[in-house]
Amino acid sequence: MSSADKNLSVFKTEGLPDISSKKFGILVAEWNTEVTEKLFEGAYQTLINNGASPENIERGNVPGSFELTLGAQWFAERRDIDAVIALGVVIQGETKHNDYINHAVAQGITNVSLKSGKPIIFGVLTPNNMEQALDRAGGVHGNKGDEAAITAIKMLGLYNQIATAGAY
Ligand code: RBF
Repeated sequence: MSSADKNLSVFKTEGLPDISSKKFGILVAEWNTEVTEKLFEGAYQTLINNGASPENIERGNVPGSFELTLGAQWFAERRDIDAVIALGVVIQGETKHNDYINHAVAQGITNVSLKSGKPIIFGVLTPNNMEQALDRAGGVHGNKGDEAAITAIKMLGLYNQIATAGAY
């Protein structure tokens, strides 16, 4: 398989933790919805396929990717939410606007994650064009929504391993 048509969504799924009682928030940006809806479907279905209950997955829409950070904070502030997945698509434009949005969201999500101690997964595509975006949202390069969900599950497993072992 050449790298041009390689499915990039190949990951190890052995040893994933039991997530049947875990609660997830999924944020979906409303810019480029033809892509973000596919990311959502991938993330949602991957959580379900790995044992999450539909009633434990809550969706929230944000106007654009820039708002993912605050939405993530609101989800993370809730005691019942264990992990948050933030999905957006920022297509590179003629201005540098995309850079500002991407950096702000990446930094913001890092901050929320560290402050809350919960996995907040960065599921924001930053492609050059719509074709590249679609390739990564259920196309030839897999679905980054699936990867975001697996990442959330893996981080919950790591939390079980590290954080709950110590005497807090
Ligand atoms: N939001 C996205 O999710 N993806 C984009 O590609 C995107 N491009 C934008 C380009 C410009 C020039 C502006 C002003 C906003 C853009 N946004 C985009 C919206 C942004 O994330 C946010 O919703 C707004 O800036 C309001 O805070």
